[in-house]
Amino acid sequence: MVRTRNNGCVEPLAVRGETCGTGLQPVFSPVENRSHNRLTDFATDCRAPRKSFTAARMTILRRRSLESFFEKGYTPLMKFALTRDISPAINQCELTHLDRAPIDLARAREQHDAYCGLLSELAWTVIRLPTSIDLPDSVFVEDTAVVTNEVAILTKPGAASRLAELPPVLDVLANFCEMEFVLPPATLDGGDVLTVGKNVWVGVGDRTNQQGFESLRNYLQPHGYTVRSAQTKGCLHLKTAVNRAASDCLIVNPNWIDPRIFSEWKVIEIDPSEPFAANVLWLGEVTLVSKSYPKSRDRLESHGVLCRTIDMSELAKAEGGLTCCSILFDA
Ligand code: CIR
Repeated sequence: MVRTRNNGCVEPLAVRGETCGTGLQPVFSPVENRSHNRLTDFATDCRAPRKSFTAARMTILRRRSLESFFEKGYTPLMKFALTRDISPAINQCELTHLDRAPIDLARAREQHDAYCGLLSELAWTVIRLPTSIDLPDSVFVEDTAVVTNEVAILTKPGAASRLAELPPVLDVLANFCEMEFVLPPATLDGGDVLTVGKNVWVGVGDRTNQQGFESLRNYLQPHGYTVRSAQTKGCLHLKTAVNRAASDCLIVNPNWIDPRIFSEWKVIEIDPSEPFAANVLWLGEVTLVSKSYPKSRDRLESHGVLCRTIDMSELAKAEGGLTCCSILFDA
């Protein structure tokens, strides 16, 4: 259950167990959201009577109808994907392990639009934050926050150039979640945080330091999470090396992380010729896999994982993958 602030009280905003099947794509700007906070207003207005959101499933829901929908008192459980558009300065992005290769901005934007479109098709309500020329890496929004059902933590990205990405992300998330903050000297990138149920692994390395790990652990432990550090070698983030691929399994590049630390889980290894293939995006019913990694997709499918393929080859040149382009949460 994600919670929101309400005049100093904490009110439940969502009840789990139902899904929203809308193709809604609201585009919030932070300023608009602050002055006209329809979702938060709704949360305080519709405590009773609650009707099933699925009972009134809609294929296309525009903003005006969203308001009347809320006014009727439907349970506001929705699956949100917070995304951010690609900066015109993407070619000045941070790079750690790859040599710089020109990124075709128009093509990258087409691929990113397709990513947002696919999330929308799969019933995620996609929030698209605008970007600017000063924020080359802002499309990789995953690194700016860790959102759980109980609390959202604004991170402190390990690359100084990325700190300016934080304020608009805070503005949006604060409408939905109790917020906590990683404070200096701690650094933490969301890409280093893998959550599987109540288990959290934090990659400590270039971008996330020991204090960042401890800070996250301090915020999550009181909510019943087991938070452990994990050692990677040769990759940017923990989630470059391992991700959840289905409800019961992980996909791992064993050259970048020791799979034995996930001994309680079924582990599928990537095809060795596709080192970046572990960055899949598990969406519950289906798992997104990059088009560039067909052999690893075959491996997943042979284990019964239902996959959808998406081309993110331009952002891959910026060391970005599928998880890093969104922050997924229920509200
Ligand atoms: C960076 O180096 O920060 C970006 N060029 C790529 C960040 C990718 N983020 C992620 O995988 N979580």
